[in-house]
Amino acid sequence: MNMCSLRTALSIILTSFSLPLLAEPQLTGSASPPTEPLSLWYRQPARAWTEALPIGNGRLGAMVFGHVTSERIQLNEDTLWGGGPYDPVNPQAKDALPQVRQMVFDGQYRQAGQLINSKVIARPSSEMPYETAGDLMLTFPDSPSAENYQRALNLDTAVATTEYTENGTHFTRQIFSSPADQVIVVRLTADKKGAINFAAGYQLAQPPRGNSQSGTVEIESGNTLVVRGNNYPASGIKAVLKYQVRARVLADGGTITATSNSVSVANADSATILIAAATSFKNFQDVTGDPEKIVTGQIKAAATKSFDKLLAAHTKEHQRLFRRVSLDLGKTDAMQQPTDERIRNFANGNDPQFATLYFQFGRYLLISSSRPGGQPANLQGLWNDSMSPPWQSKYTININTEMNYWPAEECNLGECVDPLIAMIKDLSVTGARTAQEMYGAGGWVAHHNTDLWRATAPIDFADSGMWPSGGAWLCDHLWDHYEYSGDKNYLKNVYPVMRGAAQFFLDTLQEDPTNHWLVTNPSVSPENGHPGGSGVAAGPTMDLEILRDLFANTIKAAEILGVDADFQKQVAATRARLAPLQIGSQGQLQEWLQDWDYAPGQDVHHRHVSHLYGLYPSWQINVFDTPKLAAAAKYSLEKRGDESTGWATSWRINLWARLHDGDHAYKILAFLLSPGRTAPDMFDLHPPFQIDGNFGGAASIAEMLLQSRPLAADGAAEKFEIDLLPALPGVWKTGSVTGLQARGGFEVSLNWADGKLTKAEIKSTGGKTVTVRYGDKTAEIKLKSGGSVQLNSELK
Ligand code: FUC
Repeated sequence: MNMCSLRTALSIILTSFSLPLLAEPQLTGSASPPTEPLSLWYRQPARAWTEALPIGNGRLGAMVFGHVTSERIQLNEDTLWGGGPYDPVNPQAKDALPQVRQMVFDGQYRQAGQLINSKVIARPSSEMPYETAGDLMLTFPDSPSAENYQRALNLDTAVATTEYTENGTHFTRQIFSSPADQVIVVRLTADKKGAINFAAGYQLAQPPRGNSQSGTVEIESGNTLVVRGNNYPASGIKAVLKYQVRARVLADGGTITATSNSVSVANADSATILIAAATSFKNFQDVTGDPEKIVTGQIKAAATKSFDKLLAAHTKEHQRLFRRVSLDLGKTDAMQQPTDERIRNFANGNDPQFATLYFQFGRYLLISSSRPGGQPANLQGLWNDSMSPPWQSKYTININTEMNYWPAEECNLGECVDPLIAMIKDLSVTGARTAQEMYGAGGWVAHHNTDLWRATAPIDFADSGMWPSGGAWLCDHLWDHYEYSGDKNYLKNVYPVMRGAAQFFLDTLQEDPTNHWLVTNPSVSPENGHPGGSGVAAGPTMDLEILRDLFANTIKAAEILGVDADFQKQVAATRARLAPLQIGSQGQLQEWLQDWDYAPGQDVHHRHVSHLYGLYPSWQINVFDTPKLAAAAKYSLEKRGDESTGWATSWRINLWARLHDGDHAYKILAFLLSPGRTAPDMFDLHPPFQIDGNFGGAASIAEMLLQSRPLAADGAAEKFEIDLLPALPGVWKTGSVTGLQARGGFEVSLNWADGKLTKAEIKSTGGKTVTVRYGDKTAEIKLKSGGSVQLNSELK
């Protein structure tokens, strides 16, 4: 070590920690790409947060910036949200609703909206925000220049690395969030002995406006940073959560010293930092957890293991899920470019492996943000550096949360749905209270958003919040999980939740006075307005589509379980009276009961394509059984246009895949994978960052290669069709995929060349018969449980 860096190292050790403002060195040389092709990588550190790289174990997440002299590791714990348990139901709602309904049926939409805003919308009218846990800061000796700088995120190992050479010494930092040991591990090494020098300190999150700083940073045992704090109140809801972050610094060789708020390492051969974080949250109604006990236990256990052992356990658990699916869409020299350049160049059309990377990044993000026992992926998955994030980074359930889980089953990540299933069960409890107090109804209801506390009342304002079908849509995921797994014990466990969701609508559907159809009222077509001067309406198409699925699936579940015969009849009779899908004057699928779609002043390019739910994710509308409706949906989709916000763009790709137009789907995918919709770290941009587009985009790539659908939409027959390469774009001429899942309990692997199927392998876990389709050809395949079959392009 030269004198200058030694002096800096000493001054780091001797001064108390404060936010470092060290200049970053000049970067010279150009590092070559990492050897693992499923990597994101860069030749410069992250300047903006959306350039930093995400790691996570489903619960504990970090964004890694990769700065040479002052590294920022921004931390998240998935139960650190604002507020505490609360019931936001507006007590005036029940009395106001009959009048609201009458106004809607009388065409007084604006007045209905006003009455909803004053008497029905929740108190408070906003839900609680997801919060950041602050930043672990590592300060390194000042240095004028660093050579061959590279930072990368290896999706296959789920390890982020930063590497550079300084004065002839090569430094490497590795960081991962271990699902096996429940800690984040930072490893600092160099190719020379005694070269590791740094100080670790903590930057508490800025308090939200109007609050003073909560939280303290202390040192324990001379080597451990301990951060204790509380969450913050929001919208008048008291803050009741305690949290704790612990970071223990361990060094091989050298010395460790501490000030009152930082720990420094001097002249070590290598160092390891173990980071744990927890809150007092136990569940949405119990906040009596002991974060100190949790994090001390996690750190103690991890500290008994070597770094190599921690890394091996982490990698093994990550790869158990990640390696289930492989995808090859072709490889070109474009792969040699850093990720930010590939995003800028993807539209040129010569980088098919970048679509593979995007697909696998979506799977990586789901594995990293949604594991059993944790919270579901929120609007930003697990990653948020703000105390007032966009839309509170909560769960918007009029599309966004559902989209987060679109790739899960098909992309062989069924376990990752567990946190969502657990949340839906919670919502069936809080939603029963909302159904009773607000509507005087049985069952349960959730409107267009929820949060850590499982709030279910309508929020924001009438045009967005007055939508009763959020819980019903989520129930699709309960059913999907059964269709993919065939697990009857699981079905038995979730059936009461589906039944409760259906019950709410049996109790609240209204008869439309013109056609005597059954419709929701009040509702909205998320979040589109209509010419009545408001978004409030009766029976928007999406509601009826969602209810048709909910009712059919609930009946099928009851039939399979052999329960509730009378209830099944009642649900079937109600289903038969729901308003039908209608084709409007221009040949479009109508978004509302009335033909309002193209009235003057309508936003024909609206981001939501709610009425097209029937085409995707549902199978109610499809090119095989309902060609007229599919043509009407196609007309609507064309009029809506291809380019929209991140998630809305992803939805459009899936819809074109269902229409079997792979080239159109690909054209929109190219827009999604461009700088306007993909940040340098590949996070989806609404803008701003919102993770749903990543998940919807990954799902769409799978949907172009494989689709599977129930053949008997209205019965418990449990017959399925698997469609091979239904929307293969011309650009992906030759490729292969392994491990995709299909409804009915099938695993599918495919090879194709020159745009044609060359080999399909289908394995069965459930021993069901299935129809396999490739283009116009179909074949009935009978497989025993555990059996498999190989087919050629003739399906022979
Ligand atoms: C819905 C969308 C917005 C945004 C928000 C989180 O309300 O309409 O575009 O994605 O959710």
